Amino acid sequence: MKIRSTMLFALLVTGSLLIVDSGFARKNEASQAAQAPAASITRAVAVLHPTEGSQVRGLVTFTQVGGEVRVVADIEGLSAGSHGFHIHEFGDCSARDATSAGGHFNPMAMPHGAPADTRRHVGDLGNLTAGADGKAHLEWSDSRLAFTGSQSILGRGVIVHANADDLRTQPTGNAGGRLACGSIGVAK
Ligand SMILES: [Cu+2]
Ligand SMILES: [Zn+2]
Repeated sequence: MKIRSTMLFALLVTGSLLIVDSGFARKNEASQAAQAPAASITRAVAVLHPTEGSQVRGLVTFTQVGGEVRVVADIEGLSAGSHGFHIHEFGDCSARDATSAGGHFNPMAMPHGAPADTRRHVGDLGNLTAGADGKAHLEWSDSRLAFTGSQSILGRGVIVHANADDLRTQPTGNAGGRLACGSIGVAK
């Protein structure tokens, strides 16, 4: 009887130790997740929705590849031809005309330019070119875009415009109204 109760006691102690231990493990995991470095973000997406009166919609993905961010855009509902394509300062697409997204994302205080220019807004992605079917596909690797620091595009807005970006006119490229807007969110 004495042996049995000793064993029972030992089992109880071991059991409660295990419970306490797994509680610690869970707490540790939680605090590690909360402190996960932003550098671990390697992918982001923007789902573009039509502004009022527009049919333009699509998906833009951003993937870190070495020191560059690869941009892949698939947009539909466009008129054939070129349409300005930019990252704007705010990921706020709440206004019916998407003016709430602000101007081109320009953290380095540069003039508007072409994607390949040395001096350009970080958000200057040039033009999308739609075919007769109204669809545009773009792939572009960009060394200015980032997921951390002052050039981070996370939480910014992606805009597709009614007209072509002339890559010169300050500060907008004279690309006209906004046809679609989406905010850039962290993706898996
Ligand atoms: Cu724009
Ligand atoms: Zn610009």
